[in-house]
Amino acid sequence: MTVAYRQDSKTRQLRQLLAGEQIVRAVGAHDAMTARLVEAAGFEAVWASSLELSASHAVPDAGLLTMTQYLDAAENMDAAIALPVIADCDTGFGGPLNVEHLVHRYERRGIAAVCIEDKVFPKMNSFAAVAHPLLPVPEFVDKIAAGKAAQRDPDFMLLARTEAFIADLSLAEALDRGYAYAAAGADAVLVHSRLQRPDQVLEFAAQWQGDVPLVAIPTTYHGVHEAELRAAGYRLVIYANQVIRAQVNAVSSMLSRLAAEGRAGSVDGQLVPISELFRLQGMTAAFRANP
Ligand code: SPV
Ligand code: MG
Repeated sequence: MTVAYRQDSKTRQLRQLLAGEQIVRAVGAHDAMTARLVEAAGFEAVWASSLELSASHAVPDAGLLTMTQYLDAAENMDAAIALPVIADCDTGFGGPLNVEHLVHRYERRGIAAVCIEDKVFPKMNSFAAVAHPLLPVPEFVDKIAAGKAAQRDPDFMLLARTEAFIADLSLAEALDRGYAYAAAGADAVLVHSRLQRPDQVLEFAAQWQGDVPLVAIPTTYHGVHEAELRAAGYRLVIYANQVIRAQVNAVSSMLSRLAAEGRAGSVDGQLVPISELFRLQGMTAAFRANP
């Protein structure tokens, strides 16, 4: 017998956010601490990013890490914050059975939503200068249907991402894919673009007649304001990789100075105090940093 259960309120929290007037802002993270920093900065959701996670393992964002590694990372992030986590699941780790399996596992571990994309496994990050072959629509639709059939909490969400523009396909193809994915039960459609300007995502939204929320990732078209995306019809914006890029920048700059100066105090101005680290990692007053 299948027992229906409601894992916690985070699935509902995300649904309610997406039904609101304001655009929902998710930020990419790769571990519990970076998720906590996203929360502290006032964003509404965390994106458990494949690029951030792969980069944090110093491996290509090319489907190298296992589902278990992605899931453990997403759960660690979720456990550290009150925000909902939207987990980037690349191509779903395989076929429809893999998507069914991932939905079971992610749902049980408290993740509010998962996102799968219509590239062929093994996928390559969308900004890599390589071909990005896509699955035929019926095959991706089967994955979406399998995932949706597997969920128990009705508020759990499956986002379907089309890489039509990444594969240099037309607006018509992107729209056809979006409609097919929504018809298969996707709770939102993410339309990705690697142009320097937001033209493709704005044209997509201008034509879109569907009623599931649209999602954008303004990495290359970074000049666009989130208010402009909201006005165009987007309900979720994902700042997918700024956290790890800032981290690499800050750490490299500190290390260069430390290597040149040879004295720990030379980089004090680039560090948070130990007490701030203690606060962020939830250490009790008994372990207050001294000094
Ligand atoms: C990610 O953050 O891993 C994404 C977005 O999937 S992108 O890197 O733009 O493909
Ligand atoms: Mg990704």
